[in-house]
Amino acid sequence: MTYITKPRLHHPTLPENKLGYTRRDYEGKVSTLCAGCGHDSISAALIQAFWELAIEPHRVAKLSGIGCSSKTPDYFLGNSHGFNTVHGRMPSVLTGANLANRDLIYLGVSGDGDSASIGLGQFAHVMRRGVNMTYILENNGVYGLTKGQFSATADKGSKAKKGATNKDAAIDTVSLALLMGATFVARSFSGDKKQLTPLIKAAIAHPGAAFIDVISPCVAFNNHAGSTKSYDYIREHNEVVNRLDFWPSRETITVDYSAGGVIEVPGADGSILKLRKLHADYDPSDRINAQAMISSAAHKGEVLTGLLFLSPDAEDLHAHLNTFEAPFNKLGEKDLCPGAGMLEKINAGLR
Ligand SMILES: Cc1ncc(C[n+]2csc(CCOP(=O)(O)OP(=O)(O)O)c2C)c(N)n1
Ligand code: SF4
Ligand SMILES: [Mg+2]
Repeated sequence: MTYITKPRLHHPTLPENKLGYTRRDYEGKVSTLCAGCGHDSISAALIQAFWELAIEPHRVAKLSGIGCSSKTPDYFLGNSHGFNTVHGRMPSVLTGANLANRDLIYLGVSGDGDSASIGLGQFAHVMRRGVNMTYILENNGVYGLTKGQFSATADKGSKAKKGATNKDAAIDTVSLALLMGATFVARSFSGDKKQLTPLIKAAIAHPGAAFIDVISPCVAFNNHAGSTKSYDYIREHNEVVNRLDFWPSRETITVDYSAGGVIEVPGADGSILKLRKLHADYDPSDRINAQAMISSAAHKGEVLTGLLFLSPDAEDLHAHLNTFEAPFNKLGEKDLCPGAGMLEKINAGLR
């Protein structure tokens, strides 16, 4: 409950990261979500990822829409910037914030209702514009907060808790992100923290639009037989295409990866991503093949998880717009006002 404050004390031997912070320093308020909700596991993976990367919390801006999923930024990174926007409008607010200050690390948190129903247009545009962010979609196939209506990601033929069958075709958000030009596309499962945490770390390091769809069961409204977003269904149909490990720049790699099937991908910032290939036919550098494999798996009722696509030549919105590097709040009057002569020239050009 929000009125219960977390005790500040912690065990003196809790491990510290390079900055001297413990995982407790990356936590937020006590969660008000239902016990067992997948969204809380995603918050735990986010805490782990930011702690392991030793990112100073004040360098992070968390933005979300409306829904149980969009409430979660209150439950992690309590010392970061945060903005709980309007339903489905997180992407445009995140884009604006990013344009005003590119020095922060942008984290968008959304739900399937927030992104695939009311916010579908915003979702598509933020991907195609290549906004530098990590966009986490906590996908449970229902509107959890408003008591379990089917969302646009619910599979056709899947059953609601009270027995109704979903007759509409599902929107597959990873396919859409690929189609829209996202340069990092992944899918994971809230019950697989080992897979999700390195994916989040790699997404944070990615210099463009990074999208992770996380299947996150809603225990209150979508965890029964007949649901294709339940813990049991995902455990039985999860087809993991690869596993990855991520090393930030200048860190010694301590694990031996001489075994076959490992792809090494150097990041622009000096980081290294190692992909252990688990699926013989899966090539995450081929957008068209990725799209075909995702569709074929969905046709068989399987859920492909892992890093599904990574573009080696990612670019972000600032590169497209040729914007000023310094954050707007650091600009003085001299930088902001071009002067009367320049204004006159601009006006003359418009006449
Ligand atoms: C403009 C507007 N329309 C409708 C609502 C009602 N509403 C609140 S949350 C929600 C759906 C949330 O679903 P999702 O994004 O999947 O989040 P979840 O609760 O499942 O995590 C809806 C329809 C609203 N708050 N604002
Ligand atoms: S209603 Fe569903 S999504 Fe919302 S907190 Fe409960 S389990 Fe999670
Ligand atoms: Mg939902």
